Amino acid sequence: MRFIAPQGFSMPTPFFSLHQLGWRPGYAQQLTIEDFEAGYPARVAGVHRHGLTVLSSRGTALVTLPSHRAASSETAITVGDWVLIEQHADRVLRLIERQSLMVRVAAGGEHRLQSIAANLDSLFIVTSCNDDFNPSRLERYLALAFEAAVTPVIVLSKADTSDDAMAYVTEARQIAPGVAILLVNATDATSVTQLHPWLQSGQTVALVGSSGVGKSTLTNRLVGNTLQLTAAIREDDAKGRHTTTAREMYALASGAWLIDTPGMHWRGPCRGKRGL
Ligand SMILES: Nc1nc2c(ncn2[C@@H]2O[C@H](COP(=O)(O)OP(=O)(O)O)[C@@H](O)[C@H]2O)c(=O)[nH]1
Ligand SMILES: [Mg+2]
Repeated sequence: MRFIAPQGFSMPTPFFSLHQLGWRPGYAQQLTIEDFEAGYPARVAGVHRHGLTVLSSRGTALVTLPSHRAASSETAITVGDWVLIEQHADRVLRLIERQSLMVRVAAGGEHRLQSIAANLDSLFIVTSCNDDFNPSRLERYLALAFEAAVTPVIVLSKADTSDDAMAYVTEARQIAPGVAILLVNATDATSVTQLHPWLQSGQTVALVGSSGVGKSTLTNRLVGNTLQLTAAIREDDAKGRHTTTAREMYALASGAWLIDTPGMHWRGPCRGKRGL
């Protein structure tokens, strides 16, 4: 499978069926015949200043947002969202109601909420088998997942560096009875296969955890040979530097989708079913 920069369109873009993209009956129920005449559903894979990168059975498209939509509010369209795209124009008609939404407190300290990832199936909570392990932080992440009806999975990384990795498993089990707990070496491909049950085709996942615990290492292992979907979307920031987009969705070799949210602080509440 080959992905290209949406600006380019010089090579064929990959096509995905609704099923492959993680479509659920709950989304279909929201759409009328008129909706299907006016537009088609697509999933948001990238958010950038001038619009969205969306994936659908028609391939990849760069689409614009209705002008009234705020770019960075809690209700802003985010990665993982389903949107209805106008049939003959690369324009978003409307957001399809989310099954889940994760939000964070936006940078700047004014307690503004910012939507981060929508329609997740699972949340991998990554913490390493060392001083990073923090029960209260783990509880906060678990609460985020439960509030949004997203399945949490505790990933205890750097198991290979600890003399007593099982002690972390025991403690995590006390904090989160009934939650899957995986002891992994993120640098080892075989060990990372433990995550596969949550990475079936059409499933959407995200990784959270402190800096340095192994999120990027895990992502790189899981993405494998497939290219980062929106890797080539680059824009000049205010100072003229090139920056990659803040939120991106990667296609994994298994057919699952991984939402990467660099540098986020998952302090905000998590909302359940939420329309606009
Ligand atoms: N030994 C070992 N090193 C790891 C593991 N996970 C991550 N690392 C290393 O820890 C460092 C930080 O990992 P990174 O993926 O960048 O963490 P991130 O900040 O959460 O994305 C890198 O040098 C990784 O190679 C692990 O499970 N075992
Ligand atoms: Mg990283």
